[in-house]
Amino acid sequence: MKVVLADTHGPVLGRAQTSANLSLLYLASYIQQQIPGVQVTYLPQKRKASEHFEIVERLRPDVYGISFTSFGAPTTYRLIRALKKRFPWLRVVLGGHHATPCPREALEKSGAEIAVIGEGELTFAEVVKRIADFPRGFAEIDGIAFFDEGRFIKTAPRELVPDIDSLPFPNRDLIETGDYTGLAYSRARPNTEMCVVRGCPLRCVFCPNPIFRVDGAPSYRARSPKSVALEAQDLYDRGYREIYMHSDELNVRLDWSIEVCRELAALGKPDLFFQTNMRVQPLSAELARALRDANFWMVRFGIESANDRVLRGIKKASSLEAIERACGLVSEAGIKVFGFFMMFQIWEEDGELQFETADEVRRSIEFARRLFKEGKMHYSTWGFTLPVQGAELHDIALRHGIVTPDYYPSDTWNIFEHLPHVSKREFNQLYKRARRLQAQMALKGGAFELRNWMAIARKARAMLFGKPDNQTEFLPPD
Ligand code: B12
Ligand code: SF4
Repeated sequence: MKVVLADTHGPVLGRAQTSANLSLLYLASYIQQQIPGVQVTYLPQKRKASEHFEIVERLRPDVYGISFTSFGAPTTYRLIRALKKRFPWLRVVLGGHHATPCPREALEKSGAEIAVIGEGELTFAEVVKRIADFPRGFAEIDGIAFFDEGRFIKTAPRELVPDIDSLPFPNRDLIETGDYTGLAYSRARPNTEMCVVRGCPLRCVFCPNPIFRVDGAPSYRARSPKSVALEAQDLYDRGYREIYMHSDELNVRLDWSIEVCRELAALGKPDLFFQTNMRVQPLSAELARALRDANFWMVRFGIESANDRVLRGIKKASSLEAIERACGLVSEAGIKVFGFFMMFQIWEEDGELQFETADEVRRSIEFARRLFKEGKMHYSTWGFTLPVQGAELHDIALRHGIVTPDYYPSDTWNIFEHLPHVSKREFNQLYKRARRLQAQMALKGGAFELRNWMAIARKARAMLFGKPDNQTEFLPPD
């Protein structure tokens, strides 16, 4: 049995991929555990369409699985249509953050056989085992969608794996570290990412996070601290010297987070650095110290806006006070603070669209600047609101005619065209101001990765000229 697991060609940065696609590496190790003798080939984002053709021609795989986001959907559809034209016998399975909320569209537009909805390990293993019989019996497999003689079938939702410690670690034997640029900011190389929790108990309006929401309800599962430390040790043994805990957040429960830090500190590896995503609350001085003792050098907070009205509107469950407190606690422990900001938020109240105003955006920038001067924030990144399939914002944008049903998120989409109160000029002034602050912070903080030069060049361009009108690095499959 031969399976190809492909990452879609990069929608934004083309071939520059910071680190491997963990979704596919999780699927790979699970099917290797469940299906004796299965042979898996992994294709990173940098592979051109011609290389996908070559590999399919040479291996003649039983299954070709592909993972893609909404940003990569049009590229993925083009690639699959071309593959199916040349290899009509090829069984293509879709999965990930776009196929989950939009399985019908994804199957129709790509011509693939099956879309896996939600968490993939168990479902994909069943699909692979029974692929020779497709579509017979497939209606009995939970968590998939497919067409049978023109009839669209979506099966019952797949239950989430109750104990995620039971899943094997992602199979990193399948990747070449040199295929990735490494993290944009890091203390040590080579570096990689880890996923320590699955899901998030919140539902921020802009956040497309459909995989672990069963029937729309958020879910959250954490690995045991011991399992986290075991994987960190394994990564250390493979030569990695920095790990980004890129999963949604490390601090849903303080006792668990502190225990994770203790287990990592107990590894006794002063040359192994960590960085992590966190929410601004819950947070305590004890957790900040535990993070420092475990060698976390940077914490990334999803701040979004420094306006309580906006934070309430987007359901962020935080406040200006909580943000400032968190940045203070973490920086006092000697850890660098990275702030994710998103300008010009949109939400809905009683059916009416609400917008973050230019003054509110200005306030967020000045807030970040003040924290920077006070040594409480060291890095930041500034995006702007972009509807993405799977997020409540996408439904709102559809309802209010801000996007059409055939819309896909990309760098060419401009929020300012949909803001009644902000001109393109004003938008660009604020965007440039934010990007200049981002650059100032990066220059002072250092630790940025020059191999990420494409991303740095894009940011420098935005800092000087504002957001380009038709910027697109959305590469065709080849
Ligand atoms: C780590 C990460 C990255 C890493 C690695 C990518 C990866 N997939 O591992 C990097 C930095 C490379 C990355 C890049 C990008 N990312 Co990213 N990333 C994440 C993050 C934080 C964790 C992913 C992860 O490891 N999850 C753990 C695994 C176990 O879960 P999973 O990824 O969902 O995979 C499971 C299922 O989805 C399913 N599945 C997934 N693929 C497939 C394929 C098949 C065939 C099958 C059967 C099943 C299946 O099975 C998997 C195992 O259970 C998620 C947020 C999140 N909470 O998931 C965002 C997220 C996936 N990223 C997102 C985005 C937008 C991007 C970028 C477009 C950012 C950019 N502007 O460049 C790029 C796109 C890359 C691409 N090629 O398309 C969005 C996607 C939203 C959407 N609907 O499009 C997310 C949801 C973040 C967010 N909330 O906005 N990302
Ligand atoms: S933005 Fe962060 S906190 Fe909000 S729902 Fe998404 S992952 Fe959770």
